Amino acid sequence: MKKILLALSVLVLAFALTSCEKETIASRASKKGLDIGTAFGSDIFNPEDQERIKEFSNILVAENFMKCANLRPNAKFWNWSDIDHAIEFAQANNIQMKFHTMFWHQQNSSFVSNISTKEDALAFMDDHIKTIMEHLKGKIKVYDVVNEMFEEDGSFRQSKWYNLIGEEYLAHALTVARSCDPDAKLYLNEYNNECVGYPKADAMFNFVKKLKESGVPIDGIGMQLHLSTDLPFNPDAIRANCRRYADIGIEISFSEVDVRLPASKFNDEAEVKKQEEIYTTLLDIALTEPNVKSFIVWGMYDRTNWVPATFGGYGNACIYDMEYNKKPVYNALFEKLK
Ligand code: 9MR
Repeated sequence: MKKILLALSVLVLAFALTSCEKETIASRASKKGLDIGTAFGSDIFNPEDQERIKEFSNILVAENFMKCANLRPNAKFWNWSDIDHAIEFAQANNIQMKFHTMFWHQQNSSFVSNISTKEDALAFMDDHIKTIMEHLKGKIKVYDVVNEMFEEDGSFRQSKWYNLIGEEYLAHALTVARSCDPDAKLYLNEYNNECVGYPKADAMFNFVKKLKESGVPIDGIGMQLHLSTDLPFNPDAIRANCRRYADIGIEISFSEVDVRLPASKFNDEAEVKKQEEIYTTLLDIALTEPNVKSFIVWGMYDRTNWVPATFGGYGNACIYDMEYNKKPVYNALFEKLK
């Protein structure tokens, strides 16, 4: 009898402890099978920010540390220390990591500008992929293999890789990446590609379909979703786009979500509400379309957010305000995950 009583009390205690565990956006999203998280910078090394990151994220991505200019400042030196430390933090807290990005037309080291032949471009690409994936094997869930490969009209962007190698640079990078780490998910990432019917979105879909049909290893695409409250927001067109990707077996990351406001409307209640609605509608799509695997915000803090420097007269795009307080939109996301 004593033994039974003891076992019962242990059970009750265990139950009480579990139900006391603080629910967070991260824990709620994990229960629903959604990867949620943020881009990080050096905030990831700051204890206060680490607590906020843990509360929000079960996946993380580097805002800049993994880009060529940061990772490989010259032809001989690989700067792994920030990335390795960030991964250590993530692993210690059961958080996954996404890699952004192996190839892009921006943030390349100056030595990359000396590459001038197809042969050298292919050799650089192969070396870049292999070195990264060997170093990070087993530590990265998803790779943005190439970032921003299309123009708004749906033509291919005239990047160094496209100009020297041709359109096949994309299939080449994906194929080499698959051979380096067959377990990692391989994505192409883009902006303004979320709405069915928009030339860039349709061109990307048709291209990814062609890759799939010809057996090129591609698992998913990123929709960056840098949105603005004063531009049209069309959730039906986004949902329809997610579904056509589902039909061809492609998963999706909402990969760089933020919703900026015009500065003249920072204190306009209706505009702030609109921002909240856009964020929560996107999260709703992510939760209800099974092929949408992640919802990642491009930084959590208005104070350090990239928007004002790029879009003059806009800002307040994040889920924490300038004083590092949670905005109502944060709680709205938390509620949406109930
Ligand atoms: O947020 C990033 C910012 O700190 C960098 O200065 C900038 C360099 O162009 O890149 C920003 O991140 C971009 C991302 O890598 C790709 N999609 C657009 C993002 C915002 O420009």
